[in-house]
Amino acid sequence: MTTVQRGRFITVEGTEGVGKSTNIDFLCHLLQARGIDIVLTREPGGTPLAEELRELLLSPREERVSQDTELLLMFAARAQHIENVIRPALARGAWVISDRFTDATFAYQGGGRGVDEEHIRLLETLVQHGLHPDLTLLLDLDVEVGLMRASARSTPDRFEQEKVDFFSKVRQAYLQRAANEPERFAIIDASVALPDVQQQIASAVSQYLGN
Ligand code: Z5A
Repeated sequence: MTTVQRGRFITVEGTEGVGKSTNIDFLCHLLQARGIDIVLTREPGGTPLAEELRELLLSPREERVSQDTELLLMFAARAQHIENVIRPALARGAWVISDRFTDATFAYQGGGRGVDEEHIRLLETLVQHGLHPDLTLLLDLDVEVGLMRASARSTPDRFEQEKVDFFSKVRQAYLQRAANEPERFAIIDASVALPDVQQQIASAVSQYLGN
């Protein structure tokens, strides 16, 4: 009997407009070219119920959303995503590429909103049961440049309505996490032209794969 090797879990993170969507397709093609079976997903979201929670989280609304409500909804969506998509895919040997995961909670709810990190860690332990990304690509960019790139798009969602100061705190929190876990994070300079960003992504993947 052959045992299936667990797939790897790769996440892509960064502040507003850093180019996650643009570069995730490139990342998938890169891995598929090596014959790797890919499941591409995102957070908040990734399952029908989690996508409904995404809608609730992102829609602008008049009622003030409490920090705890936001945090709990993020983790409710994540619990559903992990159980129904991420764990089954990894178990059958597929590699999961997620556009954001828990680093985003530490950065946005922790760094941006000021939620106590211990509360986030508590939920991380409760919901993830030891599941963590194997590799995280952090696309890093000056927040004002990112906001300018993103502004070309449709109506801003509830997060996109935040100001530069909020996104600066989010960026600092991401960079701090990357500094704390250099073996998991690859920081990608997203300020350069797209082919140069993709060159860095290709190098980070090669380094991770050891070739
Ligand atoms: N959130 C949270 O608070 N807590 C959590 O735990 C999680 C999420 C999981 C939704 O995320 C929101 O949820 C997010 C954080 C919060 N809110 N914010 N902000 P999302 O990932 O769906 O939304 P997003 O951050 O706004 O991502 P995005 O809109 O998909 O942006 P992006 O993917 O990083 O950028 P892009 O669309 O690929 O690129 C933006 C533009 O720049 C586009 O026109 C590109 O053509 C252009 N671009 C890209 N690269 C370049 C280069 N190198 N040069 C020049 N122009 C470029």
